[in-house]
Amino acid sequence: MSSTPSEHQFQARIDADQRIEPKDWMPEDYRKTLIRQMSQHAHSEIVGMLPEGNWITRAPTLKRKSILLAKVQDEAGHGLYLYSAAETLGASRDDLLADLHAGKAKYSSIFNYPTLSWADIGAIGWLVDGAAILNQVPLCRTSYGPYARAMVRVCKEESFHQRQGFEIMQTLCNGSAEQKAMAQDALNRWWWPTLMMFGPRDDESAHTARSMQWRIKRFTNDELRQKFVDMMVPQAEFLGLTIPDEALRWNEATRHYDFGEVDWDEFWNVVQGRGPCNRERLDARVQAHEAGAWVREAALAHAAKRKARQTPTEQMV
Ligand code: FAQ
Repeated sequence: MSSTPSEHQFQARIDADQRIEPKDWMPEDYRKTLIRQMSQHAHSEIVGMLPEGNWITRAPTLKRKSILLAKVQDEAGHGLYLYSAAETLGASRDDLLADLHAGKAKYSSIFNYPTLSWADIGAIGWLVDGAAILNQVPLCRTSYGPYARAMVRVCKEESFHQRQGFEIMQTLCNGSAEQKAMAQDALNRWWWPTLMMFGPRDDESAHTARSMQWRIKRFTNDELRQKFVDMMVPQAEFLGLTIPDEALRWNEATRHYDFGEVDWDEFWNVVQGRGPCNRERLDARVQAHEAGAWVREAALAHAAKRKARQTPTEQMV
């Protein structure tokens, strides 16, 4: 496909690892791809508060409760940085949220699974945040400046989240036989859905090739999935837990772990809205948005009042 001089110049900047900033020229598809990915990412952070939020009232100790509260609050903050970053590309936050609430926008499949026991909170921190970090650390070098900068702070907070999840799992594994069984049960239920977080196989991924060319993505879905498996096997061994995959074994030739095939029918069902908790998550999200309408109105009225009190020069700043 031939490219225009502007597209050629744009690609040369990307190839030279220069950041693209909001006012720079960019191909329309680059802008659309970023809005798609960043808004899906923002929605994931926001919907991602729900499975863990279920356990705030049932956390086993006051200390665990305050840690979980802080973590869930961090996820809200991540969503807000990402919506703000998407706004720098001309997207409207109201439109993005309307698409989420109408069931038109995607968010990570992982948040459509239920949190059945306290061990699931450990498994989410350990596995889900572990996967999120692997995916997001390379995004600190993504080609679009505002997205890359938002990711730096997000990653710092995610590594704390992963440590707290691992620590919950470690405590359960060092506890009674019943507690260890809870940890194993959580790993059994969360392992495969976590592998799905990395997206479809490279040969089925609609966007990877383009996003790699534009350096929005720095690694493909399969590359990151493999890194994740390689990272988690020794951690599971350390905990004394068994990863639920009979095909999992060290491959001396590739120096990576071989692992079984993800159930892609299950993946697409969940992505298309037919997972165990899709309906429940969307209903909870819409309800929270409607219940928060008065807060948004009050904040807007307060901002308008402040602005009316400012001098014309202050209003320009
Ligand atoms: N779930 O061609 P690709 C977190 C969709 S944050 C649902 O491979 P792409 C923090 C994909 O959107 C977790 N949909 O797409 C936390 C596309 O749909 P479209 C979220 C999925 O964009 C922790 C279609 O399939 N992280 O966990 C999924 O190149 C704990 C074709 O796929 C991010 O969003 C999926 N798993 O690669 C919070 C990171 N996978 O738009 C609370 C940024 C794929 O054509 C507690 N995003 N799809 O209709 C990315 O890195 C990429 O967007 C991928 C997908 C890798 C997710």
